[in-house]
Amino acid sequence: MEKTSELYILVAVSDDSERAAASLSELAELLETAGGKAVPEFVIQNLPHPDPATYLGSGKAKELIDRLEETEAVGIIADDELSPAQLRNLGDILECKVLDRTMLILDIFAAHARTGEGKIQVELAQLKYRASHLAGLGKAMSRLGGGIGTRGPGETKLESDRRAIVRRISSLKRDIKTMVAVRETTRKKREASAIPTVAIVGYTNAGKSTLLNRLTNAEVLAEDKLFATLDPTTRVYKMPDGQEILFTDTVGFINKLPHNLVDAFRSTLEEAGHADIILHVLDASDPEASMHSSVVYSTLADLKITGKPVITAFNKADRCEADRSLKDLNADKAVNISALTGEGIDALLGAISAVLKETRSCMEVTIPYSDAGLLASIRKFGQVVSEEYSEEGIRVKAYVPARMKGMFAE
Ligand SMILES: Nc1nc2c(ncn2[C@@H]2O[C@H](COP(=O)(O)OP(=O)(O)OP(=O)(O)O)[C@@H](O)[C@H]2O)c(=O)[nH]1
Ligand SMILES: [Mg+2]
Repeated sequence: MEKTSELYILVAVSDDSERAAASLSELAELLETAGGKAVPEFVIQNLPHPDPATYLGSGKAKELIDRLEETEAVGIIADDELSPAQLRNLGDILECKVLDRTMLILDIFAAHARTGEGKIQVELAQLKYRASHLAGLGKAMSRLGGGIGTRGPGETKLESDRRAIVRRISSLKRDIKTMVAVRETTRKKREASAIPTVAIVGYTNAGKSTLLNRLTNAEVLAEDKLFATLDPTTRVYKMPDGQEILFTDTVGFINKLPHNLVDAFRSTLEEAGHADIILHVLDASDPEASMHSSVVYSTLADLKITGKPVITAFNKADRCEADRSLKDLNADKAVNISALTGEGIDALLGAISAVLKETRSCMEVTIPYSDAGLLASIRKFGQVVSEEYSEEGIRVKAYVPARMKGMFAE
């Protein structure tokens, strides 16, 4: 990512200063991922709600003028999405760059999107944000210059002319329609193959890509950055008994994930809705783990992904205190793992295998020797419990997907 080394003061409004400080620490990580730097002292205003006109109270805003001068920061970043009025008024009072959490997340997404579809989805989300904040924002937008908050995917600078934005939005929407149709076809093909799928979901930086890499040598970029992964990657894993399972790594979730982005990635994330199992990866070593967990479940509910079996992997066990025991009441099964060292991976695979068994039905058939090839497909798509060789053929007992059972019934 293009380094800006722009320095910002991070601000929040909340009557829970501990929560606010934790959220601002995360905002500082986001800023670092975007290539900027945060002034170490955060500004937290103790109020139950932000001021509708200026976000911070006007007294606090005036104090900020001095802080900006002392620290030589180029601007401020608010921990919540600002309204057009708040953006304009703060800009007028402070005469500096004014950004919010949403713009920062969008900026990171723009820089990390790799595939054509990802880039289009991000640009669309950015332009929607711009369109809804342009009203009277000419000055505030121009103050941003060319840094964080103005960068589109692929080094393009974002449009700021309203009519151009509207035109671009409708052209992007058309492109997305075509791409979604293509992806649907691929997914249907995959479903027809009856290989079970596991969707890896979780808070950003939990270790989802590291886990996929450990299981399948997928060589997905995994790094200590927020939103390293945007585009879903699917890889096949062969269980020790020969059964194949597809694992899909997805974009991470975050607290206060901008609505435009949830919408933009809805169709990508909905793929998780077609999975047989949701594998929830949680960084158990993070003090905010339980907040992360509830963000994941509420985002899944937003995406209408409910009623699936969930396995939770408490990851980074290598970094956890021995007595740290987390619970996940939403999960059907939970396992402690370290995607980094490999600890607990066998137990995780065991849990997946057990849950798959529950989602499949038991079938007993005798396969004539002339059709012995069928046994190979049962092995591939299901789990063989026993096989006996008799005169009539091979007597097989196996757990298979419903579709396959239907096939044999014929
Ligand atoms: N100590 C330790 N670090 C881990 C473990 N698993 C992952 N990490 C580290 O955590 C960081 C994030 O890992 P990723 O796999 O990129 O996380 P992710 O969930 O894919 O994150 P995003 O794609 O950014 O949402 C990397 O620096 C990993 O090396 C683990 O079990 N133990
Ligand atoms: Mg990742």
